[in-house]
Amino acid sequence: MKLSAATSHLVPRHCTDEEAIRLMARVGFEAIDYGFTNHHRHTGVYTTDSYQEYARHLRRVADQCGITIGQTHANYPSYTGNPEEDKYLLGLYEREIIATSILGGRYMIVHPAVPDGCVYDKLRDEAKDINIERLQALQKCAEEYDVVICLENTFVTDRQTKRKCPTACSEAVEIVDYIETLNSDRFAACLDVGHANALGLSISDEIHTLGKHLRAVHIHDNDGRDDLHAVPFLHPKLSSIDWGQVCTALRETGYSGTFNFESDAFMASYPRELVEDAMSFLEKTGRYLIRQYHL
Ligand SMILES: [Mn+2]
Repeated sequence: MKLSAATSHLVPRHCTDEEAIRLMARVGFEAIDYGFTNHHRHTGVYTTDSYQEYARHLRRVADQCGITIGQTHANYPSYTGNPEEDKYLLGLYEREIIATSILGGRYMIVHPAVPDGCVYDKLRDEAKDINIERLQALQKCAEEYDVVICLENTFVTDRQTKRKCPTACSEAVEIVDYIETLNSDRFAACLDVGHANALGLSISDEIHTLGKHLRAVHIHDNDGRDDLHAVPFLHPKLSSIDWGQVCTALRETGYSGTFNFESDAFMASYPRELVEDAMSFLEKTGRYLIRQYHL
């Protein structure tokens, strides 16, 4: 299984996209989860006329380094409830689908639309209608550029308890329901294992429920309560995921995507001088898991 990490570990805090690609290749990653999220949705390069040229340049850099951009992460939020902004976001997503294709990526990860007030079981039907309509609006572009849109499980915060709580697409069973409703090979799932863990879900059950629809993962750890985006094994109080269970479930279900880290908070505090060593350690952590569990 190819080892991958998100560019959000490095960009924009430590370096540029190009420098991140070179650094990740140097320390031994085989694939990249490229973050459109690192570029502002109203002012970033993907809002300009030169975005395709920029993506082509990054693709050349990746090719030169022998690293693949396997998946991308679309900007979020994916929905605001403001009709003008929501129309704009669909246009931006089309650009990001085109850029995904130029970068050589097959999968673009999107967060589901979460309408205001969609907490626990409230407004789930309304959320589904909004999501299906918005995803269908992107289907033609995804077909044309051969990109698969992967829905990611997320959460919201309960305003009273301040705890993470479920919302639209927090559970695998609902993501599968959306994908089956969409009934197109342009739609699949990305499991964020940290998000599932913060909601107290069984990650291996979620992997089994997603089954053949699971095409991408966001690997990171937390304390079972907050969305810490920590690296596995970091600290007894910051890491609670049983990686043996996660990796075994990935193997049992025949998962064939990359083993992709989104443990970007791990990199948040290091000074620039230590960043390459920290990424190298992340790479070793991934290699250990892949080897230990025969992925
Ligand atoms: Mn994620």
